[in-house]
Amino acid sequence: MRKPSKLLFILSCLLLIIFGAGCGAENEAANDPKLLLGFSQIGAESAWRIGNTRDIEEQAGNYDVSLMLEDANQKQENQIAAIRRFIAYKVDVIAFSPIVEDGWDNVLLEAKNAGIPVILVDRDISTEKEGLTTCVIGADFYHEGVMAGEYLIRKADSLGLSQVNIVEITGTENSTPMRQRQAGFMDTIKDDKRMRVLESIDGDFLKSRGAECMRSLLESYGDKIDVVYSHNDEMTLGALPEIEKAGYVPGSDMIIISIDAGQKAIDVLKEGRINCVVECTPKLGKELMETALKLKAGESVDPVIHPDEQFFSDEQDTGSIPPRGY
Ligand code: GZL
Repeated sequence: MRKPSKLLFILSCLLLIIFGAGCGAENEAANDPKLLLGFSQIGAESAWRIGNTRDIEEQAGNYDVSLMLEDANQKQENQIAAIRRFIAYKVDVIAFSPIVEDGWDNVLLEAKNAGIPVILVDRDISTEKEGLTTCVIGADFYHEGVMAGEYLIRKADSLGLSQVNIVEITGTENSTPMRQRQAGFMDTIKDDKRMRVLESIDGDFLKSRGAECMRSLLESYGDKIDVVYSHNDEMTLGALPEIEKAGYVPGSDMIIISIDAGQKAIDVLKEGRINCVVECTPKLGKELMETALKLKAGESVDPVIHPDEQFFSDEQDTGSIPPRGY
């Protein structure tokens, strides 16, 4: 049998070396993503939150970012523990949606000392310390409250109301959306002598609490209630059956104002049982991935990134509102 030529043998070895190195490089690339992002999510308390998580996961795939997402099940201590795990894991960037504004200084100082940049998603924190976070990506909640207040003034004008009694079902106490949606709304109506706030009650952004709050408000004020201002759709959807059980027609006996603009609330707006829904988009994933990649590359980022947001009400042709996606 003819012996293979020396040249053929050398060529085969060269091919094996090149191919082997290629595999190694491929494996290395697979094991070394372009960015490892640790994200602590509040929980799954609303369609908004579920839509926000889904969008972040989808965008991580689109941007080829390796995502470590931890669900805190509505507990700040779980978010703090998750951030500590991200630090131990030496992720490239940490992001989280702080359930409340206070109590983050210690863990964020640990992240800063570890040289890991932090992005705030959706909600903000309150701190005296400088440089604990790089930016916040989320809605202008104050403006959402202003849009709700401006709608109510227009509605009172169109109905010729001389007295407007309001009950407010707020989101999680001390959370950014709760504080700013309340401030924007109250600042907008405060000079209108027709407006009177009967009571504000904490519904914690939960459907079940929205129902409990509405039952309590109906027992206290009954037919004195002209307006329900609810900080999110979940609480609004919990409140509506209680209003109907008490014999009132939401959307006409009581003006119903909600925030988020998820599909369920828009469907109820189309039925005329909600009068106004201010959009708060959960689709923050694209901005999060782009910002995290900029930070990893050592680029500067804007300190505040607000998404564009819409407003829906019975002043428009609600039939033309396209599917919401959350
Ligand atoms: C707003 C977000 C709020 C939503 C609620 O950006 O923080 O939390 O309005 C959610 O539905 O629970």
